Amino acid sequence: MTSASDAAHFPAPSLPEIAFLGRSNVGKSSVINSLVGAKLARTSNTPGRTRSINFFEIRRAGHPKPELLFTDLPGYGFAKISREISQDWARFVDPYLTERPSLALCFALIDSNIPPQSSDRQLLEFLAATKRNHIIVATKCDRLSGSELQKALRTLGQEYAPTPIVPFSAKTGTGKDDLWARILHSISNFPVL
Ligand SMILES: Nc1nc2c(ncn2[C@@H]2O[C@H](COP(=O)(O)OP(=O)(O)OP(=O)(O)O)[C@@H](O)[C@H]2O)c(=O)[nH]1
Ligand SMILES: [Mg+2]
Repeated sequence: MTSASDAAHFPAPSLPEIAFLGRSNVGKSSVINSLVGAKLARTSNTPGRTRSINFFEIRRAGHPKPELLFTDLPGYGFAKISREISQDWARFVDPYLTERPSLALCFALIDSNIPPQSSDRQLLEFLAATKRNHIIVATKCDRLSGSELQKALRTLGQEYAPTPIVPFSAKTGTGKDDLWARILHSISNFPVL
């Protein structure tokens, strides 16, 4: 739909929006592509490639009109690019998360393969402070064995309780139905603007 790196360029709020947040390289663009079953958002091996808020109109199969938007946000948490990221955060990420009236649900993506990071904790505290509806998506779970994944989910649960956690893999599709159910639930309760 559009790509905005300044709050003045956000599209006028209309449909409910689902935001995808998390460290650079955690798999935000990949989760979006997996949910829609198409290469909508650009993915990359280079952390920090998404540097604006990308708004995508989402129309469900069999439905005549778009019903919601996905917003792909820039990542954070890599020292090399942290100065620019903090400027982005002040200029358009913070205003988006705190003020956007159409924001229905935030997915906070956390890599299930790495130990809890202070940057993730900051994001979760920020979301709790804004009182936004939010859910943790534990990404790249295909890289862990069953018992490793259970352990990782326990650690995340202890770290971020009571936020719900959904294990996810863009590779295998694990968690896709669960995320869609949560998306549809959040937009069904969302006041019409
Ligand atoms: N094994 C595995 N790799 C994944 C998965 N999701 C993403 N990746 C890989 O992780 C890398 C980063 O994925 P992106 O979706 O571009 O990550 P991003 O969070 O959008 O990154 P930025 O836009 O840079 O913040 C890519 O090389 C993906 O192929 C997954 O579920 N499993
Ligand atoms: Mg991205």
